[in-house]
Amino acid sequence: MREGCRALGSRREFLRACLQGGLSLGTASALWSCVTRREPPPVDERPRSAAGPLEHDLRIFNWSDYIAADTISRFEREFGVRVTYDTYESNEEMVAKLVAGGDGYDIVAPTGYLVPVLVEGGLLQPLDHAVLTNWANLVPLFVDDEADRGGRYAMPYQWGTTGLAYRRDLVAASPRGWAVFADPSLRGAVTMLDDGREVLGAMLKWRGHSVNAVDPRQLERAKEDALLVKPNLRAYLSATVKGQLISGDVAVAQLWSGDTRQAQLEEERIEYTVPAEGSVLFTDYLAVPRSAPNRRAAHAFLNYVLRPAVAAEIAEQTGYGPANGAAIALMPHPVEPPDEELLRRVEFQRDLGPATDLWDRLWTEVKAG
Ligand code: SPD
Repeated sequence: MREGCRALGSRREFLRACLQGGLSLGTASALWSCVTRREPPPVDERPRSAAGPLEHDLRIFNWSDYIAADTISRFEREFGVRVTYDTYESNEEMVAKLVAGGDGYDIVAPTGYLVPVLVEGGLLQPLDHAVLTNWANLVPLFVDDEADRGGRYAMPYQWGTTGLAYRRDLVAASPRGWAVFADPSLRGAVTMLDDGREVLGAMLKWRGHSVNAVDPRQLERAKEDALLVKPNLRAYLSATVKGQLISGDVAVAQLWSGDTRQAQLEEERIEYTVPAEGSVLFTDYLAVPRSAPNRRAAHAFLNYVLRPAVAAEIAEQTGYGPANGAAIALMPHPVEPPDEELLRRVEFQRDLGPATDLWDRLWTEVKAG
């Protein structure tokens, strides 16, 4: 192993960390190849200053349907920066771009469990808090999370849950738990997320286990359950399922809370529930890739999103919870931070340790089955 790679640990450990972050083995291997060509970040890495005149351009890569209609145009007008705004459907898609050299992106939006993997891989640069003057607006629950305690590399953006989005006019009874996906009367009218951590995690919760289970017997059972429900599924679909819920082609979907709220604006018969057995809570972050060509403009955008009015508009239009506490009071339909009752029912996805290889194999078998 080259000198510069020692800080990353073994290839196996690195792949394990990537896979627990939801990456496929192929992408994780590519990420390893990428980081082994780079110098790892020094242990006491300090941010470079992001103060000074802004660059003229900014390239943002974000999840689809995850910004307000006017956020970008208003930023462009106020700051005199031209923004290129592209979207993706999964963390894996975004990481593949970073691994391939960053594609010139200045801002990306990883989910919390992926942030430490990207930091360890040397793919993010530390944030310059001297220019993030609106940082104090963030809710401590998110800033203090172990994904990136204190926000050294990533800024909490929005949070949500994974649950059941369903058409109340197309189901005989409101679904209450994960067993709905095994209901033969819904054959061909149900979908699950195209994400191994979400699907196997849901099957684990169904049987009363953690979404971070590492017990091989529990995991084998989760695979069997996923294969059991698979013939009932129309497809594995993520955010794009909204259209099929609205059209009525899908009656029940495993879906994220905010995307469900967006669909509800177009079809009032769509309901949402967090299954009785529990589910996933997630936070997505905004981060600046190490390869970002426009780091000052990127920081200006982050500080802009930290304004309460901007964060409120984004949260209101996307249906997610703002990580920005000062935004909540400005929202016509506020999404309060998770309370004790919700936190008892949901779990953040965490490192799976040596069980990561098993998770990856089982999800591959489910997809192939
Ligand atoms: N349309 C935006 C969706 C954002 C979902 N990100 C979180 C994924 C957690 N598994």
